[in-house]
Amino acid sequence: MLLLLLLLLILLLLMLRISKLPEKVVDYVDKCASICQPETVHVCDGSQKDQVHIFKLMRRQGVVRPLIKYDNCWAARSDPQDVARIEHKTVTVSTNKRMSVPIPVDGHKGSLGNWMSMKDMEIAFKNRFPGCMRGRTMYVIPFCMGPYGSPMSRIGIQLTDSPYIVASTYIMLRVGSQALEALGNGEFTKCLHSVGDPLPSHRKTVNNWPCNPEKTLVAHIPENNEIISFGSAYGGNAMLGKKCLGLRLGSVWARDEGWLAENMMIVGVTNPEGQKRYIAAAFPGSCGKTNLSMLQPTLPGYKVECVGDDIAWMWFDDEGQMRAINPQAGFFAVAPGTSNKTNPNAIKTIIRNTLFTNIAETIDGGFYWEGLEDEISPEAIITSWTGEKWHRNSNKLAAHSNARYCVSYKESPILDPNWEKPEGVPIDAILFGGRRPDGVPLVVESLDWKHGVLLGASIKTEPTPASEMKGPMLHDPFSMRPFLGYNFGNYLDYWFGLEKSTTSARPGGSKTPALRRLPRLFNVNFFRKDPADGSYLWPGYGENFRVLDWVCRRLEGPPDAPGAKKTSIGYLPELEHFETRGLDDKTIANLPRMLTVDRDFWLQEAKELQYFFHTQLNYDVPSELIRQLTAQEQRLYYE
Ligand code: GTP
Ligand code: SPV
Ligand code: MN
Repeated sequence: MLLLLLLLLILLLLMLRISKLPEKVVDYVDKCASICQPETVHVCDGSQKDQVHIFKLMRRQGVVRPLIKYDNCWAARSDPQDVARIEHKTVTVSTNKRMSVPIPVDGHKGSLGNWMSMKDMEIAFKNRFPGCMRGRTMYVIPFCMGPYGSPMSRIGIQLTDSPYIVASTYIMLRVGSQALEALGNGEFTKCLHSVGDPLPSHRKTVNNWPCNPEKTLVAHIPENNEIISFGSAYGGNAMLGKKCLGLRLGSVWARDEGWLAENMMIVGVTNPEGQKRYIAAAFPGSCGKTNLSMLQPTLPGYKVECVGDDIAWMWFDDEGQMRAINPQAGFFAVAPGTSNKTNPNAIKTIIRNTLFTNIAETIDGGFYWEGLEDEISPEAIITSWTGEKWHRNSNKLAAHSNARYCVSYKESPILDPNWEKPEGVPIDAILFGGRRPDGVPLVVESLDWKHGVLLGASIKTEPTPASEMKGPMLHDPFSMRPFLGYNFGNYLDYWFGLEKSTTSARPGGSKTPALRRLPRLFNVNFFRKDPADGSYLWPGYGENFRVLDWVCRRLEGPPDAPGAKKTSIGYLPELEHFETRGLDDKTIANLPRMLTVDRDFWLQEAKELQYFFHTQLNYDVPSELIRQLTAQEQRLYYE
């Protein structure tokens, strides 16, 4: 009897807590709870107490261990089957297939997004969600994408049964009561997530990391303002504010409302004279966005400050200036490769309040991964990400190649003072790039806007550990292949069209016509390799500042100003205008090769690009894209 009373009291308290939520949120929580049947419901209020509680719980459950060498740092190990985004199980659901994905030419498999019908989604949902949270707690996470008070910001409500995702979202996004206040009675994005492993578990849980790889599905329904994710607890699959809302739904809203949701980092660059420029850069997963956003310039007197490392929401203001906000509030970044040598600012950031996943650990409670060899004693005793004793001469990796650190921007020593300005920061240049071992120069400026859109559309990269995709070279237009919520052909048309439109469009913004001052567009490649031995020709990391420096100096004059030579593929730096002071001799010797047009390579590239766009975009290929490609090929023939 006493027990029953106690249970009733707990239920009452729970109801009181939930009833503080706006009515529409209560309805959503009620509906999902009745389907998923969690044991309890917990509302994340954003308090320090709540965050401490989650970490304590995860520690009790064996999900995380403290890294005692640092201050409030934690390490989690995932099920080895749940380590990255799963592109082939990521879908856009809509009533009309072509609205979401281009239909490739007969006999070709589409590579620019996956579509699911509403009906199939209904079936997939019924096959996964009923009872999926049995024995677990359903957490309600109200979150705000973007700075509080910005007309660009959006509210989502994520429901999840993963404490790991609660802890990560607390770090990554703005979470809690303030998000609810910002929501009021307004609309929010419904984000339902389950690890898909009701208790008692149907499968052997590995590393206390419940998941369901067989049934993983990450679904986006723009028409319902809804995201539904099942079976994975990996960041990009499960922190639904991130790529799911921030890019896949974001890109649909952006198209409809006249702005841009892009897979881009944002950085502020100040020269010794105190002049500051903001630059955005779109690189595919694991191609250097985070590292570029916090680099330590190798040229003295310059400063780099970070606004964002992953996603940019951008628009044109009433004066026609492109502006950007970072909708996120934390880094979820690749750990391997990060060291005091390559990225000292990252190392300073991750020694406090950081959640690591799939790294290796030293016996004294420190982190370890590939790239830290020179910063740790060769005798150090190390446990690998799979929990085994690890030695330097072992032929296995110590950390998973997609091991990540999750830490708030507030911990960064080089956070830009304007990073949370509701009105965003002005963007004057956009860089595109990927991992290109051959042919593609270190940096090239587009001939004009339309040619710049061709540069963005032509991004390709070697496959990386950020997703399961394989292949010698993957097309990743605008680095959005895995992240676009609508038809790629329409997206490229939209980018071409930005040149023409003169209205300032953003939610709540005035529609005063103003001539757009378009940002200048560049392509960069920090990953060119020496065919002789496969080593990188360019040292990368802090030395990438030399590219940012050249870009900033270009912005002072028109594209045909001295400092660059006009070629068939764009404006390439004149060697004497590229800052080489302090560069090592080998790199200086390699530089001419990285700054010339390899005509044979580009002629072959033109053919390959034409084939790709024709077969993949088919009926939706923008005529301007074909014009740009053909014009570039013609220029190459006659160069
Ligand atoms: P996602 O977070 O997956 O979107 O990746 P990202 O674009 O933020 O890439 P990130 O900066 O995390 O870099 C990915 C990997 O490339 C890491 O192992 C880095 O150490 C390495 N890397 C980054 N920049 C450079 C560079 O300039 N040169 C070389 N050689 N490697 C780099
Ligand atoms: C990527 O994989 O491109 C990432 C990590 O940035 S995640 O956000 O988890 O997708
Ligand atoms: Mn990153």
